[in-house]
Amino acid sequence: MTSPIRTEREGNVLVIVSDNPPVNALGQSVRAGLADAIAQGLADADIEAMVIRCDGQTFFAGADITEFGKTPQGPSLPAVLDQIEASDKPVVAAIHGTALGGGCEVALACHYRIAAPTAKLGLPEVKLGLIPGAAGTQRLPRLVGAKAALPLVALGNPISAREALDIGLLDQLAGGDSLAADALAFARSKIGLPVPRASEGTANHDGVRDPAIFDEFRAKHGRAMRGFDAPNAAISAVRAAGEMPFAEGVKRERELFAGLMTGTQSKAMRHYFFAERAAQKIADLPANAQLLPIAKVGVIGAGTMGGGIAMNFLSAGIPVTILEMQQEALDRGTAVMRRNYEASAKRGRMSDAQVDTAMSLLTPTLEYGDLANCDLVIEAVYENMEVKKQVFARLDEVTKPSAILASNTSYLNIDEIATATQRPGQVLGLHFFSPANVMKLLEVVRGAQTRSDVLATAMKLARKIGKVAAVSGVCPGFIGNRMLSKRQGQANKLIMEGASYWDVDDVLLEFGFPMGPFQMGDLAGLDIGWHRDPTKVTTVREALCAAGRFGQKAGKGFYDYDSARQRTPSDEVRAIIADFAAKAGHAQREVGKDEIRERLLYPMVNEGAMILDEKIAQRAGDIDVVWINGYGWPIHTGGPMFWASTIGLDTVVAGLDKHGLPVSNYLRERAGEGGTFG
Ligand code: 3H9
Repeated sequence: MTSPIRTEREGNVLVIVSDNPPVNALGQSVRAGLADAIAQGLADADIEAMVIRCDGQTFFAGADITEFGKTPQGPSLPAVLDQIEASDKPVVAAIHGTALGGGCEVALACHYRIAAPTAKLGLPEVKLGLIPGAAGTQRLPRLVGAKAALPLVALGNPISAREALDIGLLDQLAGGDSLAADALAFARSKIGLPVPRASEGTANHDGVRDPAIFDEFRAKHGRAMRGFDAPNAAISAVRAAGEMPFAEGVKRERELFAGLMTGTQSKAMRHYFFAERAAQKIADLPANAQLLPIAKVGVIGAGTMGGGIAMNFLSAGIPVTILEMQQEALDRGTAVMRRNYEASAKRGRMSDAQVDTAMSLLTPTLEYGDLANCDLVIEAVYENMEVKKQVFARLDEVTKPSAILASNTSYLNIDEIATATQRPGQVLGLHFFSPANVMKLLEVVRGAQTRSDVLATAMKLARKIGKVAAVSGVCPGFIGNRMLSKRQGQANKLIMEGASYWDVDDVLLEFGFPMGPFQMGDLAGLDIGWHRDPTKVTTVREALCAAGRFGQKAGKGFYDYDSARQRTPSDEVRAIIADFAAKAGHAQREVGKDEIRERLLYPMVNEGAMILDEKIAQRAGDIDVVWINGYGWPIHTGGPMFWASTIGLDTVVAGLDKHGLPVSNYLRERAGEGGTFG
């Protein structure tokens, strides 16, 4: 097998090139090739400097994650990096694309780093439940200081080449398209000089002089790190870089890395990494499915959902025509969109010019005829089948024959909606999650007649607008809301039996969700879909609305809210619930948190199993992708299906049986075989 590493002589400089598509992951053959090439450069008396660069879309994007959990094959990455750093001939990393994880550690082991202006550098290992394991936590703080290293190592977000230059991670920015030549010239300029080694740097002393930076960091980012093991380990490793000599710090890093690698959080997060990518692939789609051009998008409805949906396309530079029935609603909707953009600009997420560019791509209209030249139209109107059918029939008349027509429905039957058109093959669901300009998930609902090219186009488009897409077949609520309804059903029953609603919320918070079902109701507004007749009270929710308890916006819903939106359980709500329970004849009892957790989560797993069995989802990982990105399921447990496999499907079945809840044949069979969801 040919090595992915080749060398090219440029006079007295040896250029070491990696060609290991798609992302130059540092698998065994790359590590072995790098070790050989460095040895070659050191042995050759005519070579006075070396440059390491990559072909293809990116510099090394990290260790090869597919090797994790398997028997290690030498040489190890830390050993290769020590060999690079030990060289007394200068070694320069020439970076383009993304130098991530082990890739960034390669760059840190080189004596100098030069990058294309568009490059990004980072240590995203925490996003895989890990910390850097090739001395990144030890070299980086010694090079840039503990304060600058902490966010990189413990939060895992990459930084731009410019920022990397500012903190001292880079030595030079290359010209726009002259990275190779600039790196060569840079390497030549360092010949004969003593080589600087990151492992010998002293910038880490900032953490020794001012240990408070670690506590401040923890305090500032505690919320984002809640429930995750890796960020704490990352902080410990950076701290060790200040407290210990390099070799000992490396040993400490290795212990922490090894502990995380064998833990369930990292397994879960690595599962998620591959699940997200697998979800983009549709098994029965011809590889050559032609993509349809989407140059212009129409959105029906300028309310919260329609506006949010439109913003996704505007932000990606795709013009949008947005339609409303009344001028006032149209004006209100576009004003909200502008305000949202301006709020992003205030937070430094975009420039004022970008706000103007995005808004300039928006055409508000009251006329269906203005949608004639759209390639895709998404409706986000009231959830009512007859209304949706009328909208689709109208769209079928006014749009060009090639246009794709999509519904943002969260549970209605896409196949029935498609019957209102003459083009059922071009109809599908694009289910965005609120707030649609923020939430990552896009559930792409494939109707019985949705054409392959239409589906492939939707998947590609999802990526373009920065969404994580997963395909669902047609069923009430699709993947996400179908499972949610099981959880909500149990939540409602639990509070009738005597469980307190704050315990129900707290159980999910403790599990790692950002909020529980009753908090979620308060946030969304309890009056959504309310009939607005305070004399007609048949549910707890209706009783709360009748009492003016509409949720957070009213200062009271299930909870009472203070001015800082802190919640306190309400005596009034407690009495309302007790009254309902008494009228329905429910005996009250103490319900423990274990029971609450099992009854909320196990029925979801059972429903997920049915969704798999019915082939509504292609694979268990797709269900995990939906729940992590659309509903805040904690990523460090891998999603409902992965989590169920980790705790054991037999445990789930036994729990469901114990609580007298239904168990599908599919789940029982899988559990009986001692199986997982794969
Ligand atoms: C690490 O480095 C640990 C060290 O500190 C310690 C070692 C001792 N390995 O995302 P894409 C595959 S931990 C294997 O669609 P993009 C990916 O599965 C690592 N495979 O492309 C996909 O395969 P397929 C730290 C990888 O352009 C294909 O490449 N590094 C790896 O949207 C294309 O990927 C990271 O965490 C990998 N490391 O984004 C970086 N990376 O086509 C992880 C990708 O079969 N990677 N693949 O589905 C990324 O963030 C993105 O892939 C990247 C490109 C931004 C690079």
